Amino acid sequence: MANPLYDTLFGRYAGKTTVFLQMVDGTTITHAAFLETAGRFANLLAHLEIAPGDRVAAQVAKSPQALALYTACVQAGVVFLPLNTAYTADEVSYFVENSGARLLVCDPASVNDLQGVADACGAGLQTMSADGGGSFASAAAGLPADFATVDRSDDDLAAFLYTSGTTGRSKGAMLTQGNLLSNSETLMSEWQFTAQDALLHALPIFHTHGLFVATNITLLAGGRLLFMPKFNVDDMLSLMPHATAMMGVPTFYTRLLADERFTRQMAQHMRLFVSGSAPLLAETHIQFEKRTGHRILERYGMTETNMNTSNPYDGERRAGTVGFPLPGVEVRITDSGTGNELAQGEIGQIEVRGPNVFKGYWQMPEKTAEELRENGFFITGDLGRVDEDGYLHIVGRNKDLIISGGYNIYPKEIELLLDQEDGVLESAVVGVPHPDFGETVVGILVAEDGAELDLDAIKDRLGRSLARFKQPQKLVVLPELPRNTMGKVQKNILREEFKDLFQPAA
Ligand code: MCA
Ligand code: AMP
Repeated sequence: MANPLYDTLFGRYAGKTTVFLQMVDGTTITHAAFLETAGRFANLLAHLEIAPGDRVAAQVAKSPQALALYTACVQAGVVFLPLNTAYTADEVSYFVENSGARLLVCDPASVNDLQGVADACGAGLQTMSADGGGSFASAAAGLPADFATVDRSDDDLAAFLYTSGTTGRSKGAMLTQGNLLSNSETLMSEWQFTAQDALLHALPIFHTHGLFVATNITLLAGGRLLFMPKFNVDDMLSLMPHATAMMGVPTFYTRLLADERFTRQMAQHMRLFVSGSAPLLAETHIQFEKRTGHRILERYGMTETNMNTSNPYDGERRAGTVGFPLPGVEVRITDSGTGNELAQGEIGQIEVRGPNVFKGYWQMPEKTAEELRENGFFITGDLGRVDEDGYLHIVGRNKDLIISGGYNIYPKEIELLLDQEDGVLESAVVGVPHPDFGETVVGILVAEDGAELDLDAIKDRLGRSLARFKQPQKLVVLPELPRNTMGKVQKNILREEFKDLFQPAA
């Protein structure tokens, strides 16, 4: 027996003094040192009686130790559940309870808020600070670095990533070792990663893009990560001369382009820029090529499926498209009413099938059945068409979703909270164009007869329940919501009405 994910990504580097992580200040961590930390963490998980298959939730700042916690979970056969650091205690509480996590690791500053959450769910609580310190690392410090890797198979779970739903309830997407490994192997080869690569890593490590795509591919190839605690243009520019590749959401690219220090010279010895998680404007693609001479490689993925399609490494990278299905991944376009496959060129819902597709939503068989067909095709909720040359174009969404700076926001979750406010008759939440984040959130409220709404007080209360990035940047009161003859709120009309709210004046 073996542990395919651990053995392939991590185990083979035991004792190797090659550099794995290079920090902003130039300090480095070797593969061997990183694995020793992870081994101590795995021993601590065992000591805390976290068994294979148990879930460990982590809401911690990005650090080498946070990455080692993920590695320790893989080595110990434990399911890793990373959480956005912006989530409030209310939000974290749902994830811990729903997943049945046995342990929650959080920032020391959150203990007051989260101790009760952990207690209520019967989970243990440990801390990890932004510098990697805290109770977890202290308790692990005296433990051995050697850990007997727990046997797992491709079909065993490696991670849960929560993704919100159109009903407002987040669903735990169950990702197997095989899902993660097969996708990393495919992408490493498609994007030609080697041990010579140094990847600019500014993405958070609580989502697929930063944790699995960026980290796993680099590990597999034996390259190094230029590891930034978070995105900022100054650090990107200071590290870029040491890098060969970068992965980012479109906001990274627009922010770089907005800075005059980002020049062709700066990007000279980079070989690859990858964008995903949200639509990259064709305009950004064009401006980027003009400035740097590089064509951004855009690809398309989801939490439930990892990466599905990619523009070619060699060959034309076509702006406004997400390229071709990855090897081993099938993409089909179907009619959302009948589910029948449509003719080439027609617009319909995008479905995908392959070893990358998740196992289902944790303890939600009905939700799983709604989106994952018995024949293995996953209904993505995105709308698209395949052009005459085989490139996939994403033309819209069949799901009510806003993507802001690469973070997904489900309007229903916000509408449910707004509707509970005193004096609010009903609400609608829409995404409108935003120059920095691509889209941002606007909340539209209708007051009950005679009620005066205090929008500042409503905003304050939302702030207690919702992560900052989900909070409406603007609340607007309308006499009524536009509806079609079936009584359904016409969000397209609202999006049109408010589309210029955040656009710079012409
Ligand atoms: C921060 N803020 C945001 C966002 N991020 N508001 C809306 N949308 C956001 N994405 C808020 C902050 O709380 C702050 O609020 C204000 O905006 C300004 O903060 P700022 O410092 O400018 O923002 P930042 O910290 O620089 O963050 C922007 C960011 C970050 C770098 C674009 O959001 C980011 O790293 N995004 C990447 C997300 C990602 O990895 N997505 C991949 C998901 P205030 O000032 O009012 O307090 S995986 C996925 O989608 C699939 C699988 C795929 O295909 O990859
Ligand atoms: P998530 O649930 O965070 O994994 O987000 C997945 C969603 O992000 C997809 O269903 C798409 O709507 C969107 N997405 C990811 N990559 C792209 C892309 N390159 N272009 C447009 N949308 C994208």
